[in-house]
Amino acid sequence: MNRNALILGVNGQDGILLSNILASRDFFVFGIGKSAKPHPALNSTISYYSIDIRDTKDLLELINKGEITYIYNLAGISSVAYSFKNPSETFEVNTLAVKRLLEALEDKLQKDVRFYQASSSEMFGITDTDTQDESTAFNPVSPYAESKVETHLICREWRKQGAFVSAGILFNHESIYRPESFVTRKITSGLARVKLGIQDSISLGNLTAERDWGFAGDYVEAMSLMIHHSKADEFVVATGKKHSIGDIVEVVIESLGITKTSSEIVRLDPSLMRPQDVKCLVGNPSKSHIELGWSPKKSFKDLISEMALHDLNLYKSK
Ligand code: GDR
Repeated sequence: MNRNALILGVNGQDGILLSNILASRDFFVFGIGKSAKPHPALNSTISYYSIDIRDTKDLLELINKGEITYIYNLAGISSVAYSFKNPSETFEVNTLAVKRLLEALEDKLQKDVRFYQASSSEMFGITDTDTQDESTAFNPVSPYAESKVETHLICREWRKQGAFVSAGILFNHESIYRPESFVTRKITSGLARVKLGIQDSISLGNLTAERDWGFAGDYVEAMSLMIHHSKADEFVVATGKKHSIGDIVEVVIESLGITKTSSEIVRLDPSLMRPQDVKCLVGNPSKSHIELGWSPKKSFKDLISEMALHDLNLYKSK
């Protein structure tokens, strides 16, 4: 097998981190994104193409021409909040486009092409289980989660028919490349601006939602282990630890040396609440640990603290 890898959605947080790791390990990395130009943080050796994931014909042409062996599908709509406002688009991009691509790749997936699908912990939705693993039932409560469940099931079908199609059920994973529309970066960047006196406070939907937050750099390693594993399968990728949004705020206050308390600098804005939200999700990553030899390296505190200090420097230099 050659070392040609294609990353769909290369301009996103995971695409940037994965492509740079693969490039440093002597893979020939092809990346597609929606914008005309690659993200400035991408390694200069990466061949970038501006293609919409819905353009199956153009994708197939690139896969054939580039003699691609490994395809990572990290493209699509990743914001749960956005999906409530744009449900049909979410289904078209996150599900139908992937379904069409897998059909177009049918012969190759039975022979020498391996496919990784970015599935999500949001698929578990509102659940009464304390932790979630590969056998936990799905109960999606957003258009985003519904689209991810459907694609996950499509991937399962392909796998049953002998195709190398793996899926990573990734819990929340963050880094300095996270856009501010997600809660971790919203807090780290907003409180960095509070620290510098640029603004007085930040607005959040709530402080009580609990998630299993890990470092995206650790999680893209799991994706690579999955695609190189002896067999296609599905794996939960998580830390197994739970934190609330309030915990993120506290770590940032401490890391930046902010002298005010959370209640003085955080405003609760009900308009930021979702029509339905998942209160708590915590993954059980035992299968990834045992079968892939994967475990997360960066702690929650280090992750949030590094993001906050990065944002402080960013706004200092602006
Ligand atoms: P999520 O990430 O929806 O879990 O999806 P996000 O950071 O947006 O929300 C996490 C939790 O925080 C609550 N919340 C707020 N969220 C945002 N964005 N802004 C706010 O002001 C706010 N206040 C409270 C949310 O309601 C939610 O409970 C991420 C994405 O990366 C998905 O693509 C991925 O599949 C999952 O993580 C795992």
